[in-house]
Amino acid sequence: MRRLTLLSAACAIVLTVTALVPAGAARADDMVTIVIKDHKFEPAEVKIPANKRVTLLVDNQDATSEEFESNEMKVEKIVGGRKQIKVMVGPLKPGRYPFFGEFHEATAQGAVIAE
Ligand SMILES: [Cu+2]
Repeated sequence: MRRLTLLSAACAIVLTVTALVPAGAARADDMVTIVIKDHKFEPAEVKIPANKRVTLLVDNQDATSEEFESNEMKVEKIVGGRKQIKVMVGPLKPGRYPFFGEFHEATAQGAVIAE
């Protein structure tokens, strides 16, 4: 009897939690890191789930600042030298979304692939 009570209590908790977290909410793993090093993005192409909000963690390992920009993803944000910023993107339809570093556009080129 006691075991049954515990089990039903556990089920009730799980149901409550799942009801409180809206479907498609950003989970911890919906974060992708993009490093800036020697005015280049590493990796230059990142894959993210389509139709979801995703956090891009831009980690600038250069001493100079950069402006992370994408017209297609409608983001434009400065990241200081040796600093990190978080950029929320999406939900994006499946496709390819270029981004670039405006301060070093010749080398700082990349793309987000939503699939
Ligand atoms: Cu700009």
